[in-house]
Amino acid sequence: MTDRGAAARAPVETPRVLLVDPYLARTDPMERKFVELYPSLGLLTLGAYLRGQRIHVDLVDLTFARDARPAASRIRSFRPHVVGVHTKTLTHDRALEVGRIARDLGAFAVAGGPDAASRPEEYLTHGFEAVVPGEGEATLADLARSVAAGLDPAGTPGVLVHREGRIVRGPPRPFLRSLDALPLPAWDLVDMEEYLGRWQRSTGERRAAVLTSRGCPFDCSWCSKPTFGRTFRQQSPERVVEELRALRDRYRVDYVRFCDDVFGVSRPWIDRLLSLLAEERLDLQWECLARVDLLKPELLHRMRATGLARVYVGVESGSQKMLDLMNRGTRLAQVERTAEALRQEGVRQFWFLMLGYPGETLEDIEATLQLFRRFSPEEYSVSIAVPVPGTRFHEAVRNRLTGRAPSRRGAGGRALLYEAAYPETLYRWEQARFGLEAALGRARGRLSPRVVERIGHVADRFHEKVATPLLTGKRGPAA
Ligand code: B12
Ligand code: SF4
Repeated sequence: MTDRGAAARAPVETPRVLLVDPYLARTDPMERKFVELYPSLGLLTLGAYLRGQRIHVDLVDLTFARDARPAASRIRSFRPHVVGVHTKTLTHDRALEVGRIARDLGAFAVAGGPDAASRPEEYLTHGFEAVVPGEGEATLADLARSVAAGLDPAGTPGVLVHREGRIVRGPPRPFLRSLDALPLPAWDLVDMEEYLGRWQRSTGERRAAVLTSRGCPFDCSWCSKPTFGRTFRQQSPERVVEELRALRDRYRVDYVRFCDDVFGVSRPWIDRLLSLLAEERLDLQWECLARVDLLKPELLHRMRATGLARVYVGVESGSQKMLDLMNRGTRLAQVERTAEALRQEGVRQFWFLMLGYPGETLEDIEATLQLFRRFSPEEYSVSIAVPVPGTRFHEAVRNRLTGRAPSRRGAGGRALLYEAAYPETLYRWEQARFGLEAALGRARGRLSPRVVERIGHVADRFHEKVATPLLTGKRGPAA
């Protein structure tokens, strides 16, 4: 085992774990526009689980901090055996910084979460002594106990370490059998009032995030699912309602974001949840991310009746060819049916759209824009496809990666990270066209339809005659 300083060498009865969320909102250029602030549910559940295992836990959430200094001072005062850092591509640099600080202060640094799971070597060669690429609860508890007891954690199920220049993998750790057995998230480990107060000031609602499932059974080619893969487990609807009630009673939460990869995968499950929500009268509004093939109009109607206010819809493309290439498993007719049903029900729709996926031509982009024009969703995000390591998309463009770091701008889908059919400027221009289209959609009630149509027409002509030839160099698609 490596030398980790006095705190770790002395045999101790109770292991101490400091969890760190290295996301720092004020240094994130996307924060204001794209990122909604919620504490990491992964860390809050880890914290609650470790407590249940009689492990001392604390958490440093850098979200509202100026820099990583709070992590250093907490390591000094708490003297943890293990510093556990949550990682995402977006927070890669800061996660490495926290790992270095932990190590310099004699603690054992372990990384978990999607980025470390996708590229463990990166973390193991930059100061982290271990990576937990999968579900973290039971693994971190075991790891903390062995580190606190001065044992070598190499070989612990679910743990990766670096030994003699290569990764040593512990045997796989089976997933937790029942999500209902997990304790409620340890909300007290973060400053919930800061999160809720910000929401209240900006929307008038006290918003919190809830997760009812882990994993996703679908298989979209660009989707990174390093932690749970294609597995899928759900909490019981009763357990979900218990969590909602706790949030309402303890924190006066009145708006919930269900953060599941896909909400309502199982129809009997969602039927039961909706019945419970109707019976319990929790007086909550809520939102979720759903697939168009699952959102049947009659289901939407019931969801609306129990407080559904907004749905994030993975529309992705207005071209069936592209949906098929992405292995999305959805039909354009389903997109249209769902968009129409949401409009009828008065539920806000947030569309996710993607440009630049291999095989996409200018005609496909145009089809997406036309779909967008027809339905004018209230909100949207149109990103340039990001090849995340570990995905089939990444595999397919491996030889065409530009080598630009995927953090920050790239993670927000505004940079082209591989040599696609067209140059980045074309995609940025197309993104601007969606911006104009959204503005025209908003202007429809205020300006005369003729004026709106005229502006759209002039913009289309400019796109066709000036922008496209200029930005493509009249090149045809290469992929
Ligand atoms: C909810 C969610 C959000 C929410 C809340 C984020 C938050 N504060 O946690 C919102 C909508 C705000 C959001 C925003 C973004 N998200 Co997001 N989000 C998710 C989602 C759907 C669920 C996260 C979650 O709670 N999972 C459930 C918990 C239980 O799992 P977990 O966090 O992975 O934690 C477990 C293990 O990973 C492990 N673990 C985690 N940390 C640690 C640490 C240690 C030490 C150990 C031992 C173990 C461990 O143990 C945990 C419990 O088992 C995931 C997809 C997914 N299924 O994970 C995407 C995901 C995490 N998001 C992603 C992205 C890209 C983003 C954005 C950058 C999007 C954008 N363009 O703005 C932003 C970044 C925001 C930020 N602050 O970092 C990607 C990350 C990809 C990557 N490689 O980094 C994911 C994986 C989606 C995807 N498939 O692409 N997101
Ligand atoms: S994009 Fe959504 S539906 Fe597709 S595999 Fe990923 S999580 Fe599942």
